[in-house]
Amino acid sequence: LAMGTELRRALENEEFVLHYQPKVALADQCVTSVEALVRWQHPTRGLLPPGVFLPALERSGLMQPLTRWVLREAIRQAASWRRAGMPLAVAVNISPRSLLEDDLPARVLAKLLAADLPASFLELEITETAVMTDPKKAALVLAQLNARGIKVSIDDFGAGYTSLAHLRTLPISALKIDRSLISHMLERDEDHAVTEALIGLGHRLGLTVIAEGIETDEVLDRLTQLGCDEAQGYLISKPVAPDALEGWMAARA
Ligand code: G
Ligand code: G
Ligand code: NA
Ligand code: MN
Repeated sequence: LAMGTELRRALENEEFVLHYQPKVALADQCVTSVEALVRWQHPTRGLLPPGVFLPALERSGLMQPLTRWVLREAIRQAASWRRAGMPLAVAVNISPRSLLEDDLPARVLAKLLAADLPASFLELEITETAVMTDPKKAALVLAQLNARGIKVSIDDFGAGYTSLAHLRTLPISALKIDRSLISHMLERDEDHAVTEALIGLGHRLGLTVIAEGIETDEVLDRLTQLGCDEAQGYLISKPVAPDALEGWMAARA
């Protein structure tokens, strides 16, 4: 069976699930939000990570329906946690093409209203690619999201080529430093220097700086010394199913 056909069927059958990975504030270890990461609960192959199916899904023109499902499910989950006394903002990854769709802000707002969830409980993570593909359009969409109170982070920062001149003018709230820089920052002087510079740059621009891919206490300590605001990585928690996240939160409380 061609992957595209199988993915189309998977969307119809709602075979996708979201796992959640917490981000914590380095100052007090409090959870600031959780990132939703999609997986495919395949009928015979088990739980598949996004690297296995996202490229085929994009090629098959199915990113738009997947993004809609992810937004709806993440909003439903955040509203459910909030009602259960676990108020937690959820961050959703938005592909470049999805960001550049005209009706994204309106659709997101409609979903928030339908779920009775305040906009502050939803964050979007976009990549540098989206901003650089069509800077004018991206700026317009970001302004509309900002006006509705939805925070946007630039994901995988430091791995691409975002124009700093553009970044300065965009209404974004956070920079996520790419895991490729963080994972080697204690062994590679260059990675350490770039990470340090990005934290300074982010702060000069008034942004929250989040480091991803933290796997050791040593890296966590160094990032704290460098004044980084938030951390995400296997050291804190791997991405986990909703019930496991609830258990993890309860164990920390
Ligand atoms: O979960 P994992 O670390 O394997 O994710 C791998 C990649 O898949 C990451 O780049 C992540 O941003 C991307 N990804 C995960 N979930 C989603 C999603 O819901 N939508 C989009 N567009 N990308 C996602
Ligand atoms: O591109 P994006 O930043 O959305 O990718 C997130 C991906 O990074 C997910 O697939 C997640 O599983 C993975 N990830 C999160 N934390 C760590 C970590 O500490 N180490 C490694 N190797 N991968 C991580
Ligand atoms: Na992300
Ligand atoms: Mn990232």
